[in-house]
Amino acid sequence: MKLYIGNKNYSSWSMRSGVLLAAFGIPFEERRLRLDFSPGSAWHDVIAGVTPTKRVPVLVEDDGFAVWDTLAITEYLAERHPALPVWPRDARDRARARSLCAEMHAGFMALRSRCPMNIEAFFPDVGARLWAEDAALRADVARLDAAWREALAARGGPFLFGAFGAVDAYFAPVAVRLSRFGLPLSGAAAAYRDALLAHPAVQAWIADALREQDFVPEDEPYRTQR
Ligand SMILES: N[C@@H](CCC(=O)N[C@@H](CS)C(=O)NCC(=O)O)C(=O)O
Repeated sequence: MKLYIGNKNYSSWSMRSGVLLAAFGIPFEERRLRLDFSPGSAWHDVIAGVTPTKRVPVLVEDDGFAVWDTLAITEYLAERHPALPVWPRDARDRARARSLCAEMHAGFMALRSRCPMNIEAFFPDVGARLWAEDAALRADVARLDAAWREALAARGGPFLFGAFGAVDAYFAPVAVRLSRFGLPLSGAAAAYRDALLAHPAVQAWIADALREQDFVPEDEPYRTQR
């Protein structure tokens, strides 16, 4: 099985699938593509042959069968590995975990657009300015904080439904954004952010991202160079 991903430093969607596979020890080969969408780039040569969406992540079986989109990849992995607790075992917890993944998938647009993932860069001044100016960003963070606190209180942590699962992989890039932009969280939500950042699969992803030392201008609204 191969997982096609973008730059580890920038590609938050790639991170979700990559962290999930690593956290559960599911064997896979990684194929990293530079997020360079300019005409004639290697990205176009490769990605069009793999997925009609031309987006990463894409999971490709050895016979060429491709699954694209992080939600579909998550469900496929859960079905193929029923012994692994990718989703919580309790039906209501499972439904709630899926609700949170779907909410992440479709929402939090202010956080996603204003604070793009950039693992190697820290923007506390930008974060402070955005926090003061942008009510939609504050609303996104308030919703995250409340959702996390509710799940943590119900199941006691350290992850949203106890042990690390798909929903936590979904929020790993959010933990990176919140930390890099220095956005404020309540105590329980901040502890969860830190637990996410300390998880070995997340740490391994971050270490790889720091080794990339690449600069993709389209993903850099706040820097002109490394
Ligand atoms: N909903 C998709 C989003 C995937 C996505 O937008 N990936 C970005 C990289 S993080 C991408 O491939 N962008 C390519 C493009 O916009 O052409 C998923 O969950 O996989």
